[in-house]
Amino acid sequence: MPTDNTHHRHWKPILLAGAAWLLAAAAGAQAQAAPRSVVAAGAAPTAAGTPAAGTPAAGTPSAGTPVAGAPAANHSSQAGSTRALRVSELASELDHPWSLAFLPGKEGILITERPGALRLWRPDTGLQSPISGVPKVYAKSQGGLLDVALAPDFAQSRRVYLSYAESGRSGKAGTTVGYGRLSEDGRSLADFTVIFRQEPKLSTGEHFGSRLVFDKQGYLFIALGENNQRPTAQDLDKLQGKVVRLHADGRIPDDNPFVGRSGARPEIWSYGHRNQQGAALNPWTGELWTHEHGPRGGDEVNIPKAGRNYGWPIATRGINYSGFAIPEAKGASAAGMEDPVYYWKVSPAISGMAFYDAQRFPEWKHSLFIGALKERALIRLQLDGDKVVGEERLLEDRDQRIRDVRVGPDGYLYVLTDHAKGQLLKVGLRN
Ligand SMILES: [Ca+2]
Repeated sequence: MPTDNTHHRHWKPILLAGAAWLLAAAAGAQAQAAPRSVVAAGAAPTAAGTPAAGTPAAGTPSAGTPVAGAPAANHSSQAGSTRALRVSELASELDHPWSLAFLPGKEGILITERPGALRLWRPDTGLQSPISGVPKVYAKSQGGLLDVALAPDFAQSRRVYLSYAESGRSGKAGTTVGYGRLSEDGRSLADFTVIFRQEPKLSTGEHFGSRLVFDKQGYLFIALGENNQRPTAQDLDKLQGKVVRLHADGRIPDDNPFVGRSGARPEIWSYGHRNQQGAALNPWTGELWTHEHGPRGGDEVNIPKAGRNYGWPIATRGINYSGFAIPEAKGASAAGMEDPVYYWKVSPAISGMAFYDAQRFPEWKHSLFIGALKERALIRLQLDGDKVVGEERLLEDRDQRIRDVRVGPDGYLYVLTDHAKGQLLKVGLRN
């Protein structure tokens, strides 16, 4: 099965080169101790002469300034998480599950599987057979059926949005988004309608992103990858390496930042992104947060703002998998480009993100949960406003690639593991 083989091949070089990389990383960042002891590096100091946008306030942890006790914080239950975890395996036969969405009431949970199936899981009946009416996907390497999100008016419209890799005439692929109407019995998706296509199609299997987020005004944000074509992230006439903002029906909002600018796509909200596989609406500010994979090193969390440039591949804290510098890179920061709000010097390979604003586990209040594929753990970032002030690793003992994490209506975490027999886990704290 090419999907698996290619997938593993993608990561193997990192593992083989791991020892050398760690030495280099340790030399470059005092805060770095071991691959699984990634310290709260925080927003890095801005290069001299660079505009101060995104510059951390004094006292913010920065690269080379270890947070007191930080290495231990990644493994121990600190910052309030003193209770042990309670983990239930709700499903264990999912084929590389990628994303999930909670249906209202007792309807269950929609789950995408990367090879192309949309499944419904219900507490009473378990996993149902695949839902019909899902578009054909380009299921190769990182491509396939990706994110799933419900329309804000789902209760009336029954609209379910999907993002997926779609093949073009050239044989190359790009990310596509559309919606269909879910039947009352949850067995079929009708009248699937495409509202967005990443153009031109450039991917041969890598960096599709993607995540779908509706904000409180009903705008749809699509967080995309650059198809592993680095320079495109800076090209405003392409939709690679962008966050895009649309009306729910696909129309382009009049107040998008590049509307009316010649040579620029009006769908674009922000640019200079690499491969975004996490996005969520901050429930306390209403702002979109995204995260993206760095190359080797430099996974980062951003708060994409209208018209801003997030740097890739000009500004990055990572290097190529080969060990060589990114050809276009000018440094960790660059003039006119936004620094991330947080980054990892050694990449956990992050996917999926969820803010915790439920009441059930007060210890987790104001946390941001993020899945880690390579590090095989669930990352909990403790937030103070928009700043990351602590970092903890959960579920490390399970040794599973974590693809997605969401907060359920019951206040538990729901986690998907990226394996051929992938799991849906329900995670809480013990009483
Ligand atoms: Ca960046």
